[in-house]
Amino acid sequence: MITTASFRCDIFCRVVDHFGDAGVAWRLARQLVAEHGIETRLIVDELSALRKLVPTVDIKSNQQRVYGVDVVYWCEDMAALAPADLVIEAFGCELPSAYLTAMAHGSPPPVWLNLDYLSAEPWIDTHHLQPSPHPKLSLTKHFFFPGFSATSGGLIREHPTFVPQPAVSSPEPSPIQVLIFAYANAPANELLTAIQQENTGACVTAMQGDLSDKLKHWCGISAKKMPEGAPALEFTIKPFVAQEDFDALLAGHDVLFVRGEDSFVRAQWAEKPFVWHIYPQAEGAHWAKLDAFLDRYCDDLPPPAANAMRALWRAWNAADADAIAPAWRAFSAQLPGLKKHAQQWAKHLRNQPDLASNVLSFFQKTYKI
Ligand code: TRH
Repeated sequence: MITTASFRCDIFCRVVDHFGDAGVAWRLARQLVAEHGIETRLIVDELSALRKLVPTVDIKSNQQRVYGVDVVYWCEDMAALAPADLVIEAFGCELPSAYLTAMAHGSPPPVWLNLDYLSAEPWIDTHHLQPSPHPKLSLTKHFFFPGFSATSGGLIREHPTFVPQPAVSSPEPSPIQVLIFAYANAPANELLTAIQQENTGACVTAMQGDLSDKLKHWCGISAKKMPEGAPALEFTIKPFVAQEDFDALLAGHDVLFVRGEDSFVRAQWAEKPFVWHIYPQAEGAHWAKLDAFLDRYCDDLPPPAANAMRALWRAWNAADADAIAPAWRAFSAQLPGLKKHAQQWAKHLRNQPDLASNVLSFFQKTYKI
């Protein structure tokens, strides 16, 4: 029996863009160290992206220990690394060839996983943990698919003891608090207009970035400053927070607009009604992923709530400016039911093993000493 503390794990990550690649890899690395006592290295090719998430990262240091994780800068002249027992290649980032060769000489060779992107599509259940032998070396890579079903790789979910817990929120604050973290093409101006026209009072916060640059003219429009008779909307732009403070930020809002992969999952753990801006893929491949998630999530929602959710998600992702106002009105009318549903959904997901546990069970079963 291998105890988790007796082996080492390497996670390789290339930052394609934005923060999701580094965000997912970092969460997993930190969890393996903190919760499972595993000696873990994160080998990442863009320290500046990691530093946004973890401000104590020193972008000038090629090798450093951060929260117990050994962070190594992945660059051309990186010193040779002795392979770990468990090697996680995040998102098909392709391991350095010298490292691969060293893996093949290992006795036993490491367990090698390709951590894929998260998807709710049913096919991932049959592809999860499928082997892929290396064409030349005596090595087998296994595809690890995160997902929402019990037969997938699961979702990253830290044990509550190891992450700062957001303060318990008081009953439904008024006005409604909306957080927006989305890609630059989101029809956010139209959303703000729709929220404002509801005339119920709202505080909207957009995370600083390309999208918020297009919304600057909303800043400073507060309830008091509005011309007489105009509806109240308070709008703020919030600078990026450290990843460990992100959950608390989500917890402080009533409706979450999130994107990509990691914030999409955190919105679900936050148990709030949410809208997902999916990462756009070539030839519209992301629509099938979006629909697959909606099918799962809306499965046991009453039709008016399910329809409202689908309409707003589609309008937001299609950047359909004309559809946003009616879609927002229908969605906001369903908020109490959607909130309850978000709690039930999270409870259902919490009954399944988390991604790190699934990785470790596979390692325990597969590693041949
Ligand atoms: O930034 P994202 O859009 O990331 C990605 C990447 O683009 C990636 O290439 C793509 O494959 C993937 O999406 C699907 O969205 P995501 O995944 O939500 O990552 C954002 C990370 O940033 C997440 O870990 C949360 C964190 N974050 C903070 O720590 N503080 C903040 O203030 C904000 C807004 C986010």
